[in-house]
Amino acid sequence: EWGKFEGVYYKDLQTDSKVQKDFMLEMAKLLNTYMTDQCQGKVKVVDFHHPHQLQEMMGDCLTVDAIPRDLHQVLSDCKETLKYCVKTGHPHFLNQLSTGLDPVGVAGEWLTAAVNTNMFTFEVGSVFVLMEDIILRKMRSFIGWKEDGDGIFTPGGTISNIYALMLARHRKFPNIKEEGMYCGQKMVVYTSAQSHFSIKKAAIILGIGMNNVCCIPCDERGKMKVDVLEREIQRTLSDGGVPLMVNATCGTTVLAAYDPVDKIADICQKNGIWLHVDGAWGGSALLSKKYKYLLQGVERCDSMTWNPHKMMGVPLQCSAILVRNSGELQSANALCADYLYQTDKFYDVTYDTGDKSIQCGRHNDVFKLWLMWRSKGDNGFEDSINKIFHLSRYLEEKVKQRENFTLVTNEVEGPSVSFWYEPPQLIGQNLSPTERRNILSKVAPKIKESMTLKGNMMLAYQPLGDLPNFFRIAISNPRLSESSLDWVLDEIERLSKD
Ligand code: ABU
Repeated sequence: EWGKFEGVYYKDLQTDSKVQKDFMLEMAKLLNTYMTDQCQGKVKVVDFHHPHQLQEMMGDCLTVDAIPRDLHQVLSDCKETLKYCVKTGHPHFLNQLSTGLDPVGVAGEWLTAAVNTNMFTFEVGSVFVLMEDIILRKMRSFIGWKEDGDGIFTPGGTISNIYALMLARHRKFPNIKEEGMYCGQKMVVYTSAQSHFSIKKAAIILGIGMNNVCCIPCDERGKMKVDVLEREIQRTLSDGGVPLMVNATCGTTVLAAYDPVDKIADICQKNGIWLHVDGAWGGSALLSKKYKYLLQGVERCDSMTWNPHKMMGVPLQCSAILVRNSGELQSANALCADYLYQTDKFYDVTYDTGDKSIQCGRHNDVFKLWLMWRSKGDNGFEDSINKIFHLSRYLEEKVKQRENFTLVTNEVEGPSVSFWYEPPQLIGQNLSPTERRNILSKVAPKIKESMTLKGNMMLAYQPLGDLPNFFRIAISNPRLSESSLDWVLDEIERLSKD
């Protein structure tokens, strides 16, 4: 298929523009076929092999050594690699919060790679720095903040959450930037028991300590109990501690529950505590007039994490930390390295945004989002979010109607549906609650193993607190159809019989 590349090497790419053009066109064709086939469901979701098997099967394809391979081999290596990749744009890939393959987003990522520049200064980030500014303003406007404010794209939701806690700490204890954690006062962070683990990671990294993350219990829907939050804050105060930040999760990782932001904001305002909203999963509901009520009160927060690489379908990765007040990111992070952020440059250096970041070099994560926004508009994104929610409500209804399927929570908020499947062979057996629970907790892992080995779909499963393992189907791919979701439920039943 790529005969003309036999005996043609890397060095030839650099000297012969026709070789480079032919090589790039072949690569584009290969990737386009890869994307189209999976989005149309023409290939398996995964061709799973255990790590040692994959190592054996790929053999020489995995080795790097002193010998250059020709471009025929390089293209074949790419084709071979794609064979074993999980097809995350496949309609039956429902394993993660980020699913689907948006062609404009992918094109944006290609352009980003071809430009290969850094975001730290305007002199090299150029037009992308302007796009970042425009998109961050746009996102802030959906939060409901007016002109002021700040933000930055980060390498994922965990890092965005770390930024939030760092800013909360900097506002209360600005000296820590220079003096370190000398203050000897216990700082406490509050978050729901079902929030993402990154809040604890942030506490570890920032020297606050994970034992000083107070996990507030949730109600049966997975929402933080605000009366307990209030009591815990009072307990910290009477123990002489400092309540530093409350994290309100909008779209928990498993149940997609939304903490009541407005009520939490009242408590934070009364006690002078930084309010962060972790909207990594559920923040995109702000784009929908129909579903933005889920984040009611969000405009009162001090910072918000929002991951367009989840519900907005932007290729990984694309996460923003958005901050209500301008100047705080800069104040917390600026070191004014004079080899990079010279103040005597000939242009407006306020566009050198890098010093407010915790990184030095920073990837351009905004272009693909900007390009998608240009091609879809606010309306296109709103339609996608509404479709995602519609599909999840459809799936919820189907799970309710089916025998042997039980929803984990009867009031689903975000677009994730969690449920147990109880195979018919279990029903009617005379089992104690503990026996039943133990058997039930083995069902989802077993069915997951079967589906992965068969390769025709991927779903997530997990326990939650005392609840035994259950399936979670998170919908973030607006190209899914109702019939593909019906097929997934049918397939769970079929697999349980094997
Ligand atoms: N950061 C949470 C990702 C979890 C998931 O995709 O399943």
